Amino acid sequence: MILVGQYDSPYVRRVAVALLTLGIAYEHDTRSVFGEFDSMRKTNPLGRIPSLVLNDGEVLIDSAAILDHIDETVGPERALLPRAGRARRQALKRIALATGAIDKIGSYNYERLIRPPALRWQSWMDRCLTQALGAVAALETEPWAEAAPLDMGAITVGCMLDYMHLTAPDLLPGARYPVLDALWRRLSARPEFRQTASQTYNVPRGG
Ligand SMILES: N[C@@H](CCC(=O)N[C@@H](CS)C(=O)NCC(=O)O)C(=O)O
Repeated sequence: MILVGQYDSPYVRRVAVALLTLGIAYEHDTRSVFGEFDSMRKTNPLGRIPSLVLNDGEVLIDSAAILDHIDETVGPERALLPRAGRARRQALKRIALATGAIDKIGSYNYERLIRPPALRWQSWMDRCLTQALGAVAALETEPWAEAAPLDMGAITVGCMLDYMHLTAPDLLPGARYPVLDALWRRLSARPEFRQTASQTYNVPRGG
């Protein structure tokens, strides 16, 4: 199977970390969603990443749908989203907060980096930040057991934290978020995160 999309995308990254955590081999297609937009649209009509091309050629789009398929493939005992009850509700809540924050930080980043300066809309950027940082503050109050197995909630929050550190590190002072800072350091040291770390944020710059 082929995972399409670069690792500076936290959505691509959470799929990659899940595949590595489960020991599922994959090839990596590193086409740029911005630089190779027309080619990307042939893989996913939305022109977005990630996509997962299965061995029979079927293309899955959207990280949630891809992760759902991966969990189904490995079966309930190994699935990364807990099967039921409180653990499942907790993971789903963490995923909702982290993916919501990623979307809002993403909008903030696109606005301040891609959009030409004269067209930037400050009150929209402020609103995005308020929403993202509200989710981050809620995640800071979650109980993160050190010995807990790596599930999809922790993986997604880890990818969100790394995305923020990569693209807007000023938003995440460790002293303000000590719980998340400890979680980020723990997760970043894991081989699945190290193997998929990105040093650069590859979006076009609007000036
Ligand atoms: N809900 C989607 C979100 C995917 C997404 O936002 N991908 C971004 C990269 S992080 C993208 O493709 N951006 C390019 C664009 O939307 O034009 C998922 O979970 O896969």
